[in-house]
Amino acid sequence: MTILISSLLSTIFSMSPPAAFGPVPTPRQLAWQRMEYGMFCHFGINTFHNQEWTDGTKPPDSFLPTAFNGRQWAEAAHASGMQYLIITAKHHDGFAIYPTNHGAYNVKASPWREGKGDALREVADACHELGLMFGVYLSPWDRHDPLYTDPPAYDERFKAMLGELLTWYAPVGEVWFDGAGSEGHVYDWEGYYQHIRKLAPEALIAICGPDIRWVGNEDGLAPDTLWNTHEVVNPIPGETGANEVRWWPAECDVPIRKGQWFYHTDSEHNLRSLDELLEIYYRSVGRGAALLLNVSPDRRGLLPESDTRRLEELWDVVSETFKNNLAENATLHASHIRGDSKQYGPGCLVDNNQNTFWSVHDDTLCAWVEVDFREPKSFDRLMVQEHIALGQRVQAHEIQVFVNDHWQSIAQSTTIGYKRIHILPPTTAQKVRLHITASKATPILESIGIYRASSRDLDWSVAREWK
Ligand code: FUL
Repeated sequence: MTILISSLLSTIFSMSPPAAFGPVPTPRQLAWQRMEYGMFCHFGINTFHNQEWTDGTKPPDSFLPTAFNGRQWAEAAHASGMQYLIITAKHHDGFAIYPTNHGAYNVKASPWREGKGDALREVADACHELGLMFGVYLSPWDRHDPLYTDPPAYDERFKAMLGELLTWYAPVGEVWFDGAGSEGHVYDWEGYYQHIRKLAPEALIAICGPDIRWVGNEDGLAPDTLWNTHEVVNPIPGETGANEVRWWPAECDVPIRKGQWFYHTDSEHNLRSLDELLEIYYRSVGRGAALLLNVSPDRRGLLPESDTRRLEELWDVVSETFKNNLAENATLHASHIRGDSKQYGPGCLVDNNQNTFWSVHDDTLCAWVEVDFREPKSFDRLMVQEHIALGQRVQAHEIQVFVNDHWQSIAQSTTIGYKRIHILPPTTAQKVRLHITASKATPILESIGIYRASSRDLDWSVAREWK
């Protein structure tokens, strides 16, 4: 009887979740944002000429990897915490590294595996087997194809190549359209998008496309304030009208060897240091964007050992830093709780469940949550995530700690979005508060983590100089 009454009461009084605010991610976008970190592989005819761009005249027989193993790329990505891999099917030079039936400038004309090689096949199969999302880069700009000067004819060929990629290597999770070199050329973007939607509704269209946006630089750095909602440049018929604001999350692409998307011999000195990569990680993933780190396969068709070692080092440090969430064993309190219901209580922030969240009453825009360790703890990282499935809201937040009998502010910042990681001054305290100080709508937070960084991780003094 008592159980019946209490369950009746909780049904009557159970609060509905806050309504969605503004544009929200599609399920595919949300799943993609949760991947956080991927590998970009630029491999093609340029690899064999020590050039970043070739002009479409290099002979196909110069594409000749000596020990190609696409599985090694996928395994390296998988072993170093990456969740997806994108490969250049065709770069600006027009040479396709898969056996396309359109045009003659492709692997079939190379002596590699007697013209029977297919670089995409092995990489795609290995990715699918290892559970990595597989993506393709197909350069719109083509310096080889004679049809390029006849836009409608080129559009047809381009769509035919997209068709091959999306069916032969399915499932394809991301199609990457680079804008470089295309100034003044008219493409049938709408036609490309519709074709992709039809053949591979699961594929996200990135950069010159409506699903993922370019962060705006090739340094791997997202701005400190990062909103996921933006006016889409190329709208998509039936989904987004012109000038409409849409959910459009950012991806930060950057090469692991400075200035080199393609492999160059004798360029190990350009390999970024562990500290540089950590900085990139914190300024991309740590600001709610995805990091797409380019590692270039060499002339053997393998990722260089020095680069894969560096990737492992980076992932070791990141994993060590974020291994032990001190907030999980703490007591959590909040200034407000939606409907005073446990369903929206601060415990949801540490339950490792992406579907539950801490939230407050609809008209409350400022609120705090307190993490009480019940004894002093030392930490220097704080991670927080909004429940972006219902939109992005927080405009400003602050971190305070209780030391010497009063609350002291140790960090102030703007947006949270998918994720925000703060590098804090080394602190020992029993209580930490996260204040939401401004929000466009009722704040909804999904998770919080407090950590002590690995001794190999970055120091606060480095991070405080970042913009
Ligand atoms: C740029 C290209 O021109 C580079 O070669 C590289 O592909 C990079 C990802 O995008 O715009």
